[in-house]
Amino acid sequence: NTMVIKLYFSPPSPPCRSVLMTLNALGLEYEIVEVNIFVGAHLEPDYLAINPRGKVPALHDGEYKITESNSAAIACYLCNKYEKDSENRLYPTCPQARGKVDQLLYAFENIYDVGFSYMNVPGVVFGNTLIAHEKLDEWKKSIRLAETFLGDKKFLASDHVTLADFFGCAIFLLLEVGLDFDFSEYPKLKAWLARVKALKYFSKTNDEGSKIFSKIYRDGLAKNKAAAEAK
Ligand SMILES: N[C@@H](CCC(=O)N[C@@H](CS)C(=O)NCC(=O)O)C(=O)O
Repeated sequence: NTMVIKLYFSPPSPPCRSVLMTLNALGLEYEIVEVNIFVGAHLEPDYLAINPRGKVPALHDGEYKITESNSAAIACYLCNKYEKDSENRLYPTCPQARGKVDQLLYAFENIYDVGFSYMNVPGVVFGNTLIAHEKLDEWKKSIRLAETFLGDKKFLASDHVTLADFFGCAIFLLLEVGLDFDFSEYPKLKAWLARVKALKYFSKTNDEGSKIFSKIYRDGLAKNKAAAEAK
């Protein structure tokens, strides 16, 4: 079958999971091609031919090939091509509603980066450094910004779920599973996260990756702490 959807994927990768959540929410059939970023498979010539940037995910829809996930290009493509018309689209077609979703997707790209640098994910997992505590204030500012975007709505863009929630939730999930970050100072945000986690395709999409991420991040922290103390 030449029209098969193939997702080049690594389970712990948040952008991979946001795209997978889109596939699952749309109820599409797909094939997962696992790319082991821990052994550098994403930098091998075979994969660079698929994504010259050497990042996961990438998606093939038959002959059509697309990359870029945080900026949600892949997920937007999937909705543009496959999402049925309804009032509650993940990626609305009405310009005003779509504009809000796009705004949030771009804003959360930056919020993601702030949280990711606070956690110092590459330094902890692949290097010998620890959490970047000096970035905590900036991260807290980003959490408050996220709460402002959310306001009193059930989901980020409106009272129904959209792509903004799939991408927006990623960094908060990472903070929770990686270091039990406590969001109780941010009750609206916490309630929103609980609503996202209650979506029926959430566990299927995230449980395995969250477990793997939690382990590699915590192992890295423990190893790097022990090495720092031994100095
Ligand atoms: N906006 C990026 C985000 C993807 C991304 O950063 N993926 C990470 C995994 S979470 C990755 O592939 N890292 C491997 C590397 O940078 O060497 C894209 O989709 O191109």
